[in-house]
Amino acid sequence: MSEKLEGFVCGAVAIIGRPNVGKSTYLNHSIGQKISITSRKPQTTRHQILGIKTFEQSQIVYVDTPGLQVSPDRALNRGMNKEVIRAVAEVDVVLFVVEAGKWTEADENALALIKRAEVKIILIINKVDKVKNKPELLPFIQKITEKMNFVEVIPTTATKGDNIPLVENAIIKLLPHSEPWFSEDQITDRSVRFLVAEMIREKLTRKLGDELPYRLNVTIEQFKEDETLVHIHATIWVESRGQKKIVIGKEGSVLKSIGEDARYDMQNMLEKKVFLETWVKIKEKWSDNVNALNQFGLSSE
Ligand SMILES: Nc1nc2c(ncn2[C@@H]2O[C@H](COP(=O)(O)OP(=O)(O)OP(=O)(O)O)[C@@H](O)[C@H]2O)c(=O)[nH]1
Ligand SMILES: [Mg+2]
Repeated sequence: MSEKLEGFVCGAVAIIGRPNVGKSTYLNHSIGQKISITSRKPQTTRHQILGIKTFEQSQIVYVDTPGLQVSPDRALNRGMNKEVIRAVAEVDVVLFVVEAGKWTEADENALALIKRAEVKIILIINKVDKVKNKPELLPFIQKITEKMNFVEVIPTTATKGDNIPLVENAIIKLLPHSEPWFSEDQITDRSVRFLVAEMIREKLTRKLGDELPYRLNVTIEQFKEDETLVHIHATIWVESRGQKKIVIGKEGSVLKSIGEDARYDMQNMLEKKVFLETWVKIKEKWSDNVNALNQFGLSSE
């Protein structure tokens, strides 16, 4: 082993918590690039995604997970919870993310789940910027730390990147000696095609989340790159004619603005001009249909 690799540490870290606490926002800030989509809507993350952060002497392999659901009644939710349970069993460290001042039944369920696994846990109290009176945080933190032992407790504001280096250092202290698993320039395990589809889903969720909760999916039919241009052909899948009308908007205005925003992100990532074509198609009740979930790679059943 070379001298550099002798002291190297590397391991997997699952980011766990109820929906909407800021798990993906934390990941994107630690990695320094948007690889996991975020929005105000709960259940934004649907797929497990790896984010890789490499330092001089260490590599953190994050597993971003969908927020744990309280009521796993639909096929989509059942599949997502299973993914999270599997992730916890396979990692060296868990980041348990909660929202400052807000403890709910869903947090309690998430805690019960990680309690069962024998793994080191760092408690992240995120969104501390939202708490005006900071001393109020102390009894909140105390109540959670009475429930179980955490290796460390770190307050963060993920949107501003506050305290993220502290979290990274806390993780690194807990990782086992190992050679890096990924090359130092790799930041995710997902393909460019996947990231591009997710960028469209993010804009849809942000723009139409209230009207179309959880019912959207995006597939990429074509991804062709030449010297100067990337041609992308995407399909947005909805469940009914009514939803199709909402996504397209008056005279195509909604679809146009979603396409423009997504194209902006794509061009940033690909560092090339993007020609984006999007179609809206109807697929009935895909979120309750295990076959359809399989087709989209969303099911673990
Ligand atoms: N004020 C504030 N907002 C935050 C902070 N971190 C995240 N948010 C916002 O909270 C919302 C949810 O963030 P996400 O990162 O998508 O949350 P998530 O935990 O990944 O959610 P799911 O994928 O649905 O489980 C977004 O609108 C973020 O901008 C923070 O530190 N402060
Ligand atoms: Mg997320």
